[in-house]
Amino acid sequence: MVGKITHSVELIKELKEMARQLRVDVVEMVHRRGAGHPGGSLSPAEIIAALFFHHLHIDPDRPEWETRDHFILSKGHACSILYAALARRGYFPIEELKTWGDIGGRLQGHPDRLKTPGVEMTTGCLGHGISIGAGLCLAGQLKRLDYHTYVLVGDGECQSGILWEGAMLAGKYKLSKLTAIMDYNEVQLDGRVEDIMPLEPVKKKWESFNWAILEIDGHNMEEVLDSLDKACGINDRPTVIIAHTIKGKGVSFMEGKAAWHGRAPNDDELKQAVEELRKNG
Ligand SMILES: Cc1ncc(C[n+]2csc(CCOP(=O)(O)OP(=O)(O)O)c2C)c(N)n1
Repeated sequence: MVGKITHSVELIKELKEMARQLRVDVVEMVHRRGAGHPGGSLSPAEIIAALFFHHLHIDPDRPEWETRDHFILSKGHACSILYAALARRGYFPIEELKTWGDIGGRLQGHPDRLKTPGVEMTTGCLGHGISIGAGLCLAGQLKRLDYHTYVLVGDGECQSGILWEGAMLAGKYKLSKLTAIMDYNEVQLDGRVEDIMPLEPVKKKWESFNWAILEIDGHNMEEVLDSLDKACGINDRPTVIIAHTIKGKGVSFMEGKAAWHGRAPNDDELKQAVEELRKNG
């Protein structure tokens, strides 16, 4: 493991502000479209901000650049925050966020690799990101390309069998350039993850598939940045960052509520959500 790298106060402030902005984008986008998944899009805002605005080696002018880092949003239903990050990072105009979900548009209801610059994998059918991420790592080894692959998975998603098949393969081949980030917000589509299908002891599960484990508060920007750096320093295994988060984070009436997994705020709810996000960050 690499030693602790200290991140500057300015960087932390800038990234926290970006996470806040991305959350505002999410609630506005879901409201405008009248559909979407606010809860699971709000929970990984710090992780997405840290990746797209600091950690990833990417270039919006060259989305297919061969040695770029790859980010896969395996929990594809949370794509509003991915689109917001891609737009703000310069992959397409911020104005285009207003076209999310339009028939024939570039920003589909779930991510489509063939339509949106910066989207690395078509997702929405849960569970497949780790397998594809592992494949990208193996391809990188064969081609001798030095890139890292990151996969954001949901905790509900970790209930799907195919995810563990990918995890087993990544463990077998010691794919140290693969980092999974588990958005552990404890709530699934219509209830609590532990009630629907218990995951615990989840650390032991990943460990038994030969992954290195890091565990963080997913809303603490310093911890997010440190864990991403540490994962890069682990050279003998893939790493999972278990990020404890709150579903709907930042909007009081959405926090921790399965009811806000897949519904849009009305006009009044949007107003309150944006006010809270502007005030509290
Ligand atoms: C294979 C598959 N099964 C079921 C679904 C329906 N589905 C969409 S989101 C979701 C819940 C996912 O929960 P989680 O991974 O915890 O996401 P988050 O709470 O972070 O939004 C389900 C079951 C799906 N998209 N794909």
